[in-house]
Amino acid sequence: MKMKKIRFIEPGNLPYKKSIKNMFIYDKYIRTPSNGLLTLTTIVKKHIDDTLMYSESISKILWEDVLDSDIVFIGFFTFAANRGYEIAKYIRQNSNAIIVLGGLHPTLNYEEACDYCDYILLGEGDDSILEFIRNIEDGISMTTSGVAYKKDNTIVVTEKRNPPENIETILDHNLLFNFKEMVKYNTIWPQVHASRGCPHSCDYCSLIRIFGNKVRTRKPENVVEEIRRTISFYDSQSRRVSRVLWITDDNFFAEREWAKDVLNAIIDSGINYKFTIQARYEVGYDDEMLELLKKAGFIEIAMGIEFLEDEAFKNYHKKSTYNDIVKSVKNIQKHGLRVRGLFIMGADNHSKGVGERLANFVIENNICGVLIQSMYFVPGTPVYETHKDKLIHTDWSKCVGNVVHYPEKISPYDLQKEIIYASRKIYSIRRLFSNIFKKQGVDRILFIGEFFWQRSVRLDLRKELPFLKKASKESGLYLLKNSFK
Ligand code: B12
Repeated sequence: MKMKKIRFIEPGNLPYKKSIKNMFIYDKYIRTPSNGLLTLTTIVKKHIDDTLMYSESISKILWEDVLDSDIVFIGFFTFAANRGYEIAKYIRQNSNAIIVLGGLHPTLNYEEACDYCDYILLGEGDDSILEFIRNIEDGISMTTSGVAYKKDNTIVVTEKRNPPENIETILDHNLLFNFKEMVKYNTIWPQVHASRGCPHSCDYCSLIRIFGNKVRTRKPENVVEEIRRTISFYDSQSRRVSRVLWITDDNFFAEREWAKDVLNAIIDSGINYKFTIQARYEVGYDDEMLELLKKAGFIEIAMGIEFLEDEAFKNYHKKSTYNDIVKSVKNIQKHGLRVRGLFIMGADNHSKGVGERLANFVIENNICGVLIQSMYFVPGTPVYETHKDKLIHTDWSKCVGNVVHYPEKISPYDLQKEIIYASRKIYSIRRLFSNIFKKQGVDRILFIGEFFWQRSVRLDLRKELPFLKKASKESGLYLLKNSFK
């Protein structure tokens, strides 16, 4: 049977709600929609005209439009898994559509996800999705590689599939329902993903379990074209104040010559925009790269610092040291680029005072902003295998910064308080005023936005405290129980 109508859904762990607040600041109810799912929507649209995507990050789902689809594809990361399963259940009860789950969480947790859908399309869907649809149309048994499904109560997994080599699809932003209307809000950031994969294997990283260790890159001109179209889509809404595009690669600088080619291509294109990018500390030693970044319009590097202790780097197999990071931060700043810090709290060596140490480090080293993520363990990662008995629960919706495990040297409750403390100290009223008076332009605007965003993050973290207090009391029992093993 020919497939005529396809819908894609990105579930939101907190679906979008209109509010005055989230028009201006990066609030919990509004998030940038998934580029990954939009990539697949763009690919399918070229073959099946009636194809559209919904993202609960930016709009409600029009159910009357979704329920008569032939196939509904739902994609999510861990933090949105509960909502993803809820949506899948709702569709199953109210529609005859074939339900397919995909993305990082269903891929790494296909045994869990199998209960909610007809199929899971494992890994990256770029070159499997059309083959999969054709396979469904043919109506014979599932022969597409990289698929998991339940048959007679057993899970069937078809042959393993290699990640796609061609990742050059340029997004059609118009295929996402309500996107054009929503990009006028400064809380949604233009993003481009230029490469996939990372040669490193940090124990807690779930990404290399899906993208792999081999780095795959897009042609520089293809990246530039995507940047150009993304900017033009976002800036078609004149109310935007923030004009910064985020290159979301996990390790953009892993292929050094390619990274230089992309930066040169941006410079040659004449695109006049501001950019931010994620990176490991090594880029801070590369003066030539830092010069190119500056020239291409980059204003900031979001560095995966993760920890401040060499013991933690060693424990989780991240090749890095405290001194490496400090030296790198200083050199990046010397080149006139800001450094943002991405941190993990709740490593086995972390104890009381970890929040204060982090805040002091950020302030002393002039780190311009932070994302603090409490450690969590996703099935499929080495750290899950070694630490799964330390998870307090598997309520995935709480994996948005909350403490979700029993750390070795501090109670879950105290760790959550350390995270709140660090955020409060970094984003204090005193520092807000000092930023308003002493900083200018982007520095000032971003700090004000983040000040309010972090307030809303802390509000959520505080709501979790009573639960963690209870869990911490029980953790006395937990430790005792484990010491007898
Ligand atoms: C951009 C980004 C964001 C954006 C938007 C995310 C979004 N809507 O996609 C923002 C800033 C909002 C964000 C926020 C957060 N993020 Co974030 N983010 C990213 C980042 C850097 C890039 C995402 C991306 O574009 N990937 C590239 C595309 C090509 O990959 P993809 O989305 O996985 O899609 C491909 C495949 O997975 C597959 N696929 C995807 N969906 C589907 C569906 C079907 C049906 C099929 C068949 C296939 C399929 O095909 C796609 C194309 O190949 C990732 C890191 C990463 N590399 O993914 C972290 C990442 C997703 N974020 C993460 C986290 C933890 C968060 C936060 C919780 C952080 C925090 N403490 O606040 C918040 C949560 C937000 C919320 N809703 O509450 C983690 C999630 C880990 C996990 N196990 O799920 C990641 C992986 C970072 C990391 N290093 O661990 N994030």
